[in-house]
Amino acid sequence: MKYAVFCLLITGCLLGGAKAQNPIIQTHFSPDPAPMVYNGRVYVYTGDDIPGYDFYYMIKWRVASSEDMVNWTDHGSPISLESFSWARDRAWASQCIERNGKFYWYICAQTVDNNVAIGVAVADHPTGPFKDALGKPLISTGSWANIDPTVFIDDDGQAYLYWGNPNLYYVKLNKDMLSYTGDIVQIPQTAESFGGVRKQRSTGDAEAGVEPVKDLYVEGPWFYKRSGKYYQMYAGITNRTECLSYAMRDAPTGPWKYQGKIMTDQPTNSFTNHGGIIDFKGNSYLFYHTGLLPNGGSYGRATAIETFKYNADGTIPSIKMTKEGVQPVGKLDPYKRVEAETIAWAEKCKTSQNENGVFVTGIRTGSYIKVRSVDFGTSSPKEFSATIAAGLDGGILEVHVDSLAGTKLAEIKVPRTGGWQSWKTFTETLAIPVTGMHDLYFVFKGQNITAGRELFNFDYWMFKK
Ligand code: FUB
Repeated sequence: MKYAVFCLLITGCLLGGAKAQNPIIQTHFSPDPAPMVYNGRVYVYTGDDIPGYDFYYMIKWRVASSEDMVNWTDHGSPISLESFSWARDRAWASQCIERNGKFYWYICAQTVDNNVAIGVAVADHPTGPFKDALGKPLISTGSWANIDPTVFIDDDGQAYLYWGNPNLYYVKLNKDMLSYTGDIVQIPQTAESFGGVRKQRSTGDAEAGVEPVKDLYVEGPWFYKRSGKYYQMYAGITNRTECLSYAMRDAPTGPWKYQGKIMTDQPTNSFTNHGGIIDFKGNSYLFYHTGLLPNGGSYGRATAIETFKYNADGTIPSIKMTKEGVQPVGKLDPYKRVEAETIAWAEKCKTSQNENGVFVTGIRTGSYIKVRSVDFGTSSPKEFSATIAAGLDGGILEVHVDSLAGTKLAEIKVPRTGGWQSWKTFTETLAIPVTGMHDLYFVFKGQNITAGRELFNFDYWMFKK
């Protein structure tokens, strides 16, 4: 027995963190990430690129959260185009912010009169339920410029809403966060502010050696303040794709001073980049998107994260995209109910939601879910339980430690439960002790059935001492 414990501990130390962590969500696409720190958790609000489509035809927005930056809980889609009576298509970039215990989620969408407008949904909790606060757009100027809202509340209580493509605009929001005072201000597009000016490229420019675009503001602003300095990150441009660039200023409304490019290595399978920056648990993080999820591309984009350190003068270093992403800054408590859709890495499964919440579905032989930094403490658990629904023959859920082929802690043989939403909790007594910090792998297998058949839905799991 002692030998088994020793092996588990050693294996955990060797393998921890050696695997891919980007993109952070593998069960669906998650473009245009907008992170928000609230109450010890990071929430990331995203769009939802539809697999197989050839444009940004999104119909809903999504939210996921984490307290350790590697295990992300999928909270599903609290709002969609249907939440806004004035919206008809293109659920594009958004950002949510908290003020006085209420959550204001600014979104943009195509309107019924074929322009784009910015609206706002409000909730009492970061994951909703959200409701269109106004029943009409907040910003509507009869143009396609009104995309990509970013919102920030300054230390003096003044809130600012910036947005726009191909120009950058702002208004000063009132304290209700649902109205504004003063005019919409358009920020001048100068090389001093954004590194380049808009120039029409003509056919043959490249061959003729015409100077390539240096940088310029395109879209996707991300406005924030840190140590007394204001930052405006945005999607700029390289010759191949969008990049992330930024400007700084000691005042919230500019004039902005161009600082350079932050991230330029966007793979060419996807044109856009769109990011957000936060500080969390003593680290700084850049959220961005790529087309690097399997079957991804320009219209199948997924959120990724890198950590970075500001330079001493507050400027941002150049940041490279990595597969490894970030390391855990917390641990997962296996003795509390853990939603199956809390995932560090998953393959060949997805998530879905009903009126009771989100669950993992699409599970077949070969599917698996990994969670990281699970802290079993100093004494071993005695039981493992999982809540599952199987409409057909069911299957097998195995729990492995530290790798897909690592020591098998538990095995649950799942029978038919009476339907895909007929949930039953299965409990297994554990024979192998495990203590300390480990990654866990939930490995799914069929029981004498066609390999491709869906096995069961998975709602939550838990260990007991
Ligand atoms: O996701 C649709 C659009 O693509 C966003 O609004 C832009 O920022 C770009 O990422």
